[in-house]
Amino acid sequence: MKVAVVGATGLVGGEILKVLAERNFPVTELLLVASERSVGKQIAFKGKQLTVIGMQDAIAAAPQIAIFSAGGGTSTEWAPKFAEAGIVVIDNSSAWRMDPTKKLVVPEINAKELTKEDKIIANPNCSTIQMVVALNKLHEELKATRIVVSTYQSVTGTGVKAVEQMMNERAGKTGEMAYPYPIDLNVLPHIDVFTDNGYTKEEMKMILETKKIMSDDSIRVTATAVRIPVMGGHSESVNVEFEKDFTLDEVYRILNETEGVKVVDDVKNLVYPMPKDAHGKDEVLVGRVRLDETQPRTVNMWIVADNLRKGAATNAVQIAEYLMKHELV
Ligand code: A2P
Ligand code: 11C
Repeated sequence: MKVAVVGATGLVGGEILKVLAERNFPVTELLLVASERSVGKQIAFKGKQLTVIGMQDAIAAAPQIAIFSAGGGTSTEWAPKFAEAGIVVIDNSSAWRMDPTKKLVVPEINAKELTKEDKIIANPNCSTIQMVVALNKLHEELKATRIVVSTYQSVTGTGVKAVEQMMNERAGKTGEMAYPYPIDLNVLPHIDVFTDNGYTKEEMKMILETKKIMSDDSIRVTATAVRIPVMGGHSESVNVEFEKDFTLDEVYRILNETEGVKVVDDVKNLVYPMPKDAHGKDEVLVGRVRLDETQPRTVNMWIVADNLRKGAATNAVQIAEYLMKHELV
């Protein structure tokens, strides 16, 4: 498979290269693509130095699949040009996710909807992916009716500049600011831009993408997205109300049977998921599972995953693997 990674110099791009190598994705030729600023840079893949090329050269080289992680603007402009050239685009940005003509895919949940006709495939937002991976089987068996989520998101979700801001602050240095306020020793209830209804775009992504991936517009979802001075993964406090009755044991049984989930929950021994443990892993860690004692058929849980892995790179590579396995590319 001839594969292009667009945004190869970025944080997610770098993670995609790691995941392709680790999972032994059968790459016959790898094209590393970034903006004109980076053309000519050398990046290592499986021990070989490869040279970064520009967008037009990438199209001319005719890869079968291009995994984009270069921001919404780049995807809006370039994904259709790649698609027109017959290249299947798996796009990590928010540009195409809510387009009704595009599929929004978490392989464990809805890859079976993919066909040969899908030339631009959207990868969901990281905080959405980890939540739906954890909740999808519970939804199938018990039918979720309402989800209340609050997030605790890693600075890696913003990109290289945000990691630098936090490290500069820790070292007492001044530098470029990725956020409007200091992030170290602070918490920002603000991810992405504010929209007219007072929610942020990140919160609206969680609300709208969850319904689309779970193919259920009736689920009521509300979200508060928060940035914390942490690397390694996003954490989420999730309260879910279901239609059907259940016991806590059934919830554990379903979570244990959910593909992509690892239950990490033994509070007597102080075992619960943390970003430190999620870092570098592909599983979604779920713990602190307990009944909400204020109302029936409702549970609380704590969901943690590496936002650059299952939240971005791994999910995209899994989509590529699915396309290949089912000869859709
Ligand atoms: P570059 O390094 O050349 O700017 P991050 O979100 O971690 O900062 O990474 C963003 C990625 O998207 C980088 O690889 C960046 O390349 C790439 N990128 C940004 N703008 C463009 C563009 N107009 N065309 C292609 N790649 C782009
Ligand atoms: C964050 N979730 O942590 C964002 C990053 O729509 O793909 C990913 C933004 C997106 O800031």
